[in-house]
Amino acid sequence: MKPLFTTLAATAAITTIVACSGTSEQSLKINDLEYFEDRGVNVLVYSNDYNGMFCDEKEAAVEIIMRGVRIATGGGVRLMNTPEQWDIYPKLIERTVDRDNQTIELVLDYADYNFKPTVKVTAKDKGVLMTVFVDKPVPENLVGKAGMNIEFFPATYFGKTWLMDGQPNILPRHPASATEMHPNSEKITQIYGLSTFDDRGRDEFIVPLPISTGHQLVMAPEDDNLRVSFKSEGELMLFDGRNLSNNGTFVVRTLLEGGKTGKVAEWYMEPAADPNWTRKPNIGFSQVGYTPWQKKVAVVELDKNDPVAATAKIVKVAADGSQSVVLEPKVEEWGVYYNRYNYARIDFSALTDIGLYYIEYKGEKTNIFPIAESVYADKWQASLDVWLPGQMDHMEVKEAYHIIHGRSNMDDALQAPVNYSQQDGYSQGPVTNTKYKSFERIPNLTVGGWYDAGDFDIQGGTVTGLTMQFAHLWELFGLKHDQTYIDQRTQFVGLHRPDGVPDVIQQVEHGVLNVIAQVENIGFVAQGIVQPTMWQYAHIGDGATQTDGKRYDSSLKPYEVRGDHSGTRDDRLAFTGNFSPANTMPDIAALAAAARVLKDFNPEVAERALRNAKSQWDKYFETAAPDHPANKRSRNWDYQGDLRIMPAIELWRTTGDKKYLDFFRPILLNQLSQKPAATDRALFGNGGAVARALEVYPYMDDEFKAAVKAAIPAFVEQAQKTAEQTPYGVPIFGRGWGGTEIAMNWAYNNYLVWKYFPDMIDPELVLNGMHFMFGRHPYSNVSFVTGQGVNHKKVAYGSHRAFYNAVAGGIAPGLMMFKPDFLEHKDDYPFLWGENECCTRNIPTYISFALGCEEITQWMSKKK
Ligand SMILES: [Ca+2]
Ligand SMILES: [Ca+2]
Repeated sequence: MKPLFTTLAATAAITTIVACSGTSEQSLKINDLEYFEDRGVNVLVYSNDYNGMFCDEKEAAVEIIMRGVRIATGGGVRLMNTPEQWDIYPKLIERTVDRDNQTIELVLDYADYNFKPTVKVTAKDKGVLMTVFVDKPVPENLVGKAGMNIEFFPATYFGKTWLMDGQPNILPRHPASATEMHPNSEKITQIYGLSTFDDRGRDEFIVPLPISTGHQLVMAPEDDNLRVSFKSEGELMLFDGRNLSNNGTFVVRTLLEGGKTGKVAEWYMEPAADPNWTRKPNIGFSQVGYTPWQKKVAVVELDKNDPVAATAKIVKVAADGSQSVVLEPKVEEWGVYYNRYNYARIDFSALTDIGLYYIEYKGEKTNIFPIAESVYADKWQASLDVWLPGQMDHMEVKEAYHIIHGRSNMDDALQAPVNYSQQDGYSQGPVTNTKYKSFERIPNLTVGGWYDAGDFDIQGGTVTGLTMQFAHLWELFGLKHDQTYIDQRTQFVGLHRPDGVPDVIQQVEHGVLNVIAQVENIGFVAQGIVQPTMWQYAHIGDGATQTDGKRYDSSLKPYEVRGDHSGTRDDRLAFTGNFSPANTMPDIAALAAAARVLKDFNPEVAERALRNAKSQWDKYFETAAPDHPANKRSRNWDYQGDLRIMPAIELWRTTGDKKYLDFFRPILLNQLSQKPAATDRALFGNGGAVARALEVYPYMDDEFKAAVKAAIPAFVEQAQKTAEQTPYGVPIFGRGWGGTEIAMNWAYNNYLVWKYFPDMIDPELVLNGMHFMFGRHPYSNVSFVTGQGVNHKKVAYGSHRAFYNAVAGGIAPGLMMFKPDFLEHKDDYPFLWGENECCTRNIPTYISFALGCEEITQWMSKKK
């Protein structure tokens, strides 16, 4: 089945052609998808708006896509020279598309300042006029602050130049231009009243100064694919925002004229079009290569102006460097997906000879890739040996000579205060749910746990989830791999240094030590243990320097130190507001699973874990029922049903006590026997009944196994349908956050089906997920797993992102879906978290998934 988008897109294409053949002098035309389009140039006018929660993610307002790359963002009225992510932005009140006048008009609102400017973007000549109008003069306190801005992604322009009024300059790779300090009384308050700046008590803030001023600006005049020109009567200023925030941009800005109504700023902006431009085909394939007997299907993403070729070539590269065409497979058109591009598939499965190859399509050659017996065997290692240790909290982590980070958050933690909310969605609510008062120290929390992602907080769900999943990984795959030295006594981790204990076991221990500490000292696992200030949340670098490591003492002044105490309140806060009995169920599952696998390695910790698991179960079993009134605030999503199933499974497996089995078995059996709806998350989803039943399958009785088997055909039918929805054979999501994780979880569940019912599912439904992660996806063919494959990601949103870097073994979220038709994965600008922030929670599934793919492909080889 083809997606609905196909018809819409076809209509858009026809309309555009008709419009272009008219006599109008304007080159940019508003298309049916409601943005300005010319060959190789799109100007989007608030097709995407700001996200309320994470503010300015550099993914909204007036934006320019040139030659298929989003080069500029954030166009509109802003109140500072170089807006930071957490600076306030206007609310979009109204957006009107006027085709007759080729204008898109916006009404924006800064409600706190009683300021409601109108922005008009109108096609003119080869570009657009971008104009700000006001009904009332710009408010007094915003004169000199309110301006028309647009922001260019710096990495796109590294090595390029600009001309201002004919004067040439080189765009800087590193920020090193002037700023000045202003008193805080002049500052436009950031969102939630917070501050990204640690002013060391000086009550001041940084104002970046322009690197260039004038009336005619050309960005990258030398590059047809990047050239954008501006003309303005008002003064044009160019800024380097990276002086203020590492994720800053090159900002073009003109201040709005004060003391008048009507037009207060106007640019003529011209992104260079190219009447002959056709996007080069993006040939997606697995960057780690293929095993001889699996399917090999490349997916080509094509410009709609680019007719599909009849055949492609597969070229073998021999030891002496000679190249020969070994196969000329047919190219089969799939159709349009997500409005913008056409897709085609190249099946070269017939090729089974071991060797090195590349794909050639219409003269476009890919990078090289192997066909070999065992391409998945080691692809998980960097995730376990390098990336995950780098996320271990409360530890010093060292790789060879390099300290990845020091012992972090040794001042953990304070009780989050009541009736308090802060960035990243944390909110305490009216009670603490613990024995602690607001800001009181919670003892004994400086052990175990992982940073959740690119920031340095501990999220409850990640700690409990990882602990349990690593226990499962140990049991399912028996991964005895040992390349990491982990010493909990001195809180030290050494990479590439075996210590005689399997690393998976040590990660289970590292997780459960934190779970135990939270359960014993807080009473349950907190929603998050989180940095208290915005300037800490924005911290990049060594996690050990995010706080001062000294316990907060309110009798001292800020920055005053006495012994291991300080007067700087930078200690993390334990958010305990979302407590409910049902929310403690994942804690219990983690404790029980860890107790089972740690028994032989650390009996003392195993015993403590089990003791806590049993007592929490007894304490909360009754009130954790889904319909109990105590659970009205829980994360007890409908489709997951009764959250007690998961801990009951783990407790039963650990203790053998039948009371746990008698609890979960009938519930799961009942769920499995339900007639499935067409898209039934409760049954088929990740964490749904089938996935849950497959996890426990090998340990169950024959009647239960038969019930699982009976549910499989409908599950497989559902998976098959999902695979057919996109040209890539996997589900693709990406609103606000890329969907690599969703594709991976989907494929991993397919693996569990294959593992127990190999005759009932096509194993390619598993491998499709890995192809997607390793490069067979839209936008580019880079591997989303850092360090894996020939062409793999170069940047990620991790603690090293200030240096435009990546640590090996992380799983990037991948593709963002911008409205109305644009899929994106930037790999030169690490700061888009929805595309580039590798999350800790994905590591055990990814390792399991890679081991599963190795198992499947070895089985395929044996069958041949
Ligand atoms: Ca080890
Ligand atoms: Ca501190």
